[in-house]
Parts: sequence; structure tokens; C-alpha cells
Amino acid sequence: MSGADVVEAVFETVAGAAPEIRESLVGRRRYEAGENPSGEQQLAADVYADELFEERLLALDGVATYASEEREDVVEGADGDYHVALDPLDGSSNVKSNNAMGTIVGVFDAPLPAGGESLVAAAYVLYGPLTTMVTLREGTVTESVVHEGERHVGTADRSLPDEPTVYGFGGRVPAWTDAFADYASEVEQELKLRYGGAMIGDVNQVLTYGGVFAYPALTTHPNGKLRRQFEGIPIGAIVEAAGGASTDGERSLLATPPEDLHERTPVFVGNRSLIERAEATLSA
Ligand code: P6P
Repeated sequence: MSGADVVEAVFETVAGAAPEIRESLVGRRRYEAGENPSGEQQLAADVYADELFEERLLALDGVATYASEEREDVVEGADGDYHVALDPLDGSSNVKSNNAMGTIVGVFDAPLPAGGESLVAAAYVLYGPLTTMVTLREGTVTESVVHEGERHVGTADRSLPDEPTVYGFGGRVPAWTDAFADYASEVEQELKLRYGGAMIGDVNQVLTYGGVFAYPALTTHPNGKLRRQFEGIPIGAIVEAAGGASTDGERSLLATPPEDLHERTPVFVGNRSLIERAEATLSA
């Protein structure tokens, strides 16, 4: 299979699983005994989604390994040239409050952990009032509605609006650094707050309305909360391809390969002007 065929097969598999993932949430809102490698409690839904995606993605020709936010190590499959990094249910804590959450996918042509230079495709599924899927391949960002596991293209070439409208900043305000608090106080005067507690829902607002999403370095968590491999790189690539920008506070999220599969990074994505201001304020 060509690389394009493998990417399409990954996208089809993830979209195809969306109805089952939605259905699986019913009755799986309880926390399991275990924690994920980031030390976060796992919902039964997290474990179910992770096992479903592992089985189906490793069954694809060309997919050599599977890694997920929910498991310590990379899982070896059959021979292949591509490596899939997944956040099976990003924002799963939102299941209990019935708020939006998503699945994040990165397809790499190098063994994981791998950086932006090895990313060949990325996508996210947003389980909101509708199920939608945003995909990045060959530089183009496409948004589709997923109905009965099939993608129906809505916007063939999604790009950020030139004028930003919304912002969403994570972390508790008392834990914000002084520099980030200065940046936030400027942005709060200009944009509308949209923060839902699941990165995918908040990033999709930025992609739709323009603006900035950030989960910054905190005084309590100097590397922030989000994972570079599973969240920062694929989402940073999607927003950059849509005409926006990303940063970890110093440089594009695609510029620094993760040393550890589960390492955390500060994440800023959105309109380029807002990202540049963030870097300027944080480096002052
Ligand atoms: P907080 C969800 O757990 C997640 O990893 C991201 O999806 C989201 O942006 C962030 O954590 C929310 O964190 O501290 O607001 O609960």
C-alpha cells in the first residue's frame, strides 16, 4: 500500500469507529482502578476506546506500531512503514458532564516517539452535537461530518478566519506565570472566552471562529499538562496547515521532537498574530 493509502485507511478506521465510540460511552462513565502513564484516572470508556483502536489500527497493512496516551509503551504490529499515535478519548473527563470530547490521531513515518518532521498526517474526531472529523494530509485541512461511520466532506479546505474571535486558556489562574497572566489579560480585553475542558472542542472553536487556545506552562507544572506526542504535534500541525501557528512558548510545536513518549509541553495554537504575541510576552 502507498503512504496515501495507509493514511486513508487510518482515517477510514477512526471515522468508522466513531458510532461505536459514542455508543460505548453509555455505561462507561465510571473510573477504572488504573491510571494512564500521565498519572490521570482512566474512565472505562478510555480503556474501551484504546483497545478498540489498537486492534483495528494494527490490523491495517502498513501500520507497524500503535502508541496511545493510555498505555506506557508502543505496541508492535506487523511490518510496515507507519506509526500511529493516538489519544483515544481526549477530554474523557467531559463524559461525566456530557460535554464535547474527541479522538486525536497522528500518523508518522518514523518509530515513536517522533517529531513534527516525521508527521505525514493528522486528524481529530469531535464528539459534539454532531460527530465531525478534521483531517490533515498533504498540507490540506478538511472538515467532514461523520454519519454512520462515513465521512461527508463539509469544508474541503478549512482555514482559520483572519479575524480572531475566541480564546480558551487552561490551568488554574493562580498557577499561571506572571508572563502568561500578562498575555491573558491583554487577550481577555479583545476576545470572547470559550473554554470547555477538552482540547479538541476548544481547538475546534479556534479553527471555526479564529482566536487562540493555550494550555501554558504553570508554576505548578513547568511543562504544562498536554502531551507533545499525542496532542501538541498533531493539533499544532493541523492549525499551522490551516494558516495559523503553534508554539510551546518558544518555537513551533513541530520543531521539537519528544524525547519521551509521554512528555508534556505547553501548547498554544491559533492565529499567527496571537501566537507571536504569546512568544514575545513569554520571552520578555
Ligand atoms: P483542565 C483533557 O483531560 C485534557 O488533556 C485536554 O483535552 C484539555 O485541554 C485539558 O486536559 C483540560 O485540563 O486542567 O482544564 O481539566
